[in-house]
Amino acid sequence: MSAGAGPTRVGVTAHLDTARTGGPADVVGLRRLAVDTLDANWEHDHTVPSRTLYPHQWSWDSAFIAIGLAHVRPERAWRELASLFRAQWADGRVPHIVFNPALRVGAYFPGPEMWRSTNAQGTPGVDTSGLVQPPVHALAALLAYQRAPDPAGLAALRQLYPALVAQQRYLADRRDVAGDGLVCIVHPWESGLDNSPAWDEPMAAVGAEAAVMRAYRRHDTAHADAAHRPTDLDYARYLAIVAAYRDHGYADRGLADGHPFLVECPLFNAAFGAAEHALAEIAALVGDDPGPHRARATRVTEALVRRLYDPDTGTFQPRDLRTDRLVSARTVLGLTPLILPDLPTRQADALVVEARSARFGVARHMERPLPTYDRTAPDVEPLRYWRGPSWLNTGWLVRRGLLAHGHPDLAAGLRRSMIGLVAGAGCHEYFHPDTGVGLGSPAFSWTAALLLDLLAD
Ligand code: 9WN
Repeated sequence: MSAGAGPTRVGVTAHLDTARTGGPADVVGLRRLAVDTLDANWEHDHTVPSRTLYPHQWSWDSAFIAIGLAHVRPERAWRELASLFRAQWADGRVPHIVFNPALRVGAYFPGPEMWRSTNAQGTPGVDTSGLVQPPVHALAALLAYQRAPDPAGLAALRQLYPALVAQQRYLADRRDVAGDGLVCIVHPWESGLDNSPAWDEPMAAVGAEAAVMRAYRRHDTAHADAAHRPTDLDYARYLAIVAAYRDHGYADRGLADGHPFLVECPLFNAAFGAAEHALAEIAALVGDDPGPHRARATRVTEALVRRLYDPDTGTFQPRDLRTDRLVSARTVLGLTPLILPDLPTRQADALVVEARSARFGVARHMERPLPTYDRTAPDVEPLRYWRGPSWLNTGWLVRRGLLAHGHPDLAAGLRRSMIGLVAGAGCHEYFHPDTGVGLGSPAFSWTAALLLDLLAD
């Protein structure tokens, strides 16, 4: 851990109580903390997720950040999204990292020298990765506008609309590897939940050896406790998958013939469907036809239910396209299709049962925060990245879903629990799922941004 980045030790009961008092002083103080965090992470036209761990621009981070910025600095919210979309490739893909050329080589690993994006076709003038992340941007743009509905926002929304449409077209046309109407991710980093136990089964088939990492210098373990981060073997596999995609020219043709990681993820596809719902609303605002977006949204929901819903467990599971099997780990990914307003009642009800179960513990008065992995699983790791800890973005998505499907009491419980986490530990990247201790980066942008959104609601 770097100086000042150590876990903040605050008992979960204490901070949940702090949040429950909900007095104006608490809210003012929390808002101040969030705004200060976002201001400190602002970098000329975007917000870095964390100055130490993630000093460049990340795709889905910028979407969550824009939602929060809209409450306090709407002009920055639009600049955040505009700068990200300036790095969109000609094929429509929005890269998951946009590198800041002003930073020193080695500021993040793997950096531009590994991705070599400018060698690929139709790339922008800046270095980027070649992967994508969950397409939560159309939803973010719509929410940013709804939170600050002024003429400048409408103009920005109008300008962004074609780029958001192109982002969806890329995913629909190039990434439907199985031809079933769902998007396939080609790397665990594309899920945003990089190290989730959901990827253990598909990752086990990726040939790589931990020893490979001796040739590289990992950046993350210089800034965070190695015991909280992916292992060297995970990293060796991550790099092997990047190399396979890069050496294929980041072309999506022929992926089915041997790309080492091909998975349909419930969160990614729920975001893909939610984006069409959001685009329908944006289309109506900017004078375009919402009909095609609504029709596509319906098709995505149908495909999700058909392909990723597991009636035996009553939750959604990723499908490994290399084996054509659903993976078995029960993670928070499975709850996120709740964000789809047209999810059929049968599946929505089953997800609420899953959310309320001992595995995830969502309740009107939550005893512990929402974990990212089944807390009753024997291999849950409360300290390790995406393998148990609690994050604000996954909680924020599940809360939206609970509201969309008529569970305001559960949504309120989840909201209080999330506010309680930050009240107790600060704007940490993630939190211990039992104690609420703050982990990872201590000044993490999407935590601050989504806190602003939760406080305003
Ligand atoms: C790799 C920036 C990103 C998030 C991801 C999170 C983490 C990167 C990393 O940080 O991923 O993309 O180096 O571990 O898993 O969701 O977007 O905050």
